[in-house]
Amino acid sequence: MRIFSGIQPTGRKHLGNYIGAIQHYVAGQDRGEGIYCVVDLHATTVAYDPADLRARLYDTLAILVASGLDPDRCVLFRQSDVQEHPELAWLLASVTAWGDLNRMHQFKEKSGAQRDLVSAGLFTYPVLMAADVLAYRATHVPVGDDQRQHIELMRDIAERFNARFGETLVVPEGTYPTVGARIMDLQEPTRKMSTTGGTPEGTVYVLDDARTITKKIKRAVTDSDDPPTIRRGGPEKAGVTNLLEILAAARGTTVDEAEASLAGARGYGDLKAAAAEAVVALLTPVRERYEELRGDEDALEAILETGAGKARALASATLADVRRVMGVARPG
Ligand code: AQP
Repeated sequence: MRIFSGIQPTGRKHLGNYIGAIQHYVAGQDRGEGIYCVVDLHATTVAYDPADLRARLYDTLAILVASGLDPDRCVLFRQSDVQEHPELAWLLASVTAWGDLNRMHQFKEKSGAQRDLVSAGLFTYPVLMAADVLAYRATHVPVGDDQRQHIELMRDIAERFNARFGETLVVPEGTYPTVGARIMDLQEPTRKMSTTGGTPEGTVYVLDDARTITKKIKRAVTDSDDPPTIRRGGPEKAGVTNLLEILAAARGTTVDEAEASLAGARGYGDLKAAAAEAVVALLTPVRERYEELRGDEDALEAILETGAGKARALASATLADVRRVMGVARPG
């Protein structure tokens, strides 16, 4: 099993990123060959400050290592260090349908939020994402539920490439968490917890301290059922369902087990207290380790350099095959 996933260098990773993705990257190291990439080229598709991007990349890398990614047991690198990614994206664009890109929800949401410029890069973002994965012939891509449409597109791209040029690329499978695939905003539980689209009070950050985490979870929106029922439900119980998912994911149990553990609860306050306690226990060691790692940027760069060397060796072999079957570049 070869696992690949990418994460944006937004620096302030949130609980949704942690439960929906980062935890599964760490587990992936024991299941197969894990290849993880901080996707700085993706971050240039919306307005950004160059110095800030570099700093946030180190923040994100330090969070990944603090969470348990071990550079000796996985390939951990920066996307822009491996030039095979943008080259493969260009080549894959020739088998990508414009109409498919035009249907991407993420483009519609993010383009609407841009003030000065909707860049062509934001539109072609999913092709670069396909290149990120296909360059490594990855078999599995652990992501949150919000990435389903991008994963389906990358599978279509790989299938169309193989049909047009012969069996060259591996068609990967998306893998989605059974608990916590879509953590919702605590204040608006019908919207996903998000870096750009969420409410400040409804978003728990990996680096929030225990007091802040507890305050945000204790203020989470629930419902006015009388008597209060701590059970999963439809949109009218979105807040309680989200807290149960968070509790289960943070404890590493099923949602049924989380519900059962609160059978004797007096009200939503008990659910919130349990969820806050579990999230504090989950994130505190990550924050403490992050604080030890973040100051040493030379050490972080050394991790990226080693990772890029390993990544290039894998991606360049795929690129050589892609160039050959497409009839571009010098043969041999
Ligand atoms: N709310 C979420 N629940 C579960 N998983 C989530 N992911 C994102 N939000 C949730 C998963 O986290 C991984 C990394 O996402 P990213 O690189 O896109 O990081 P980001 O841009 O900082 O996160 P957001 O919140 O998704 O940003 P916005 O909403 O601003 O675009 C992915 O596997 C993702 O599925």
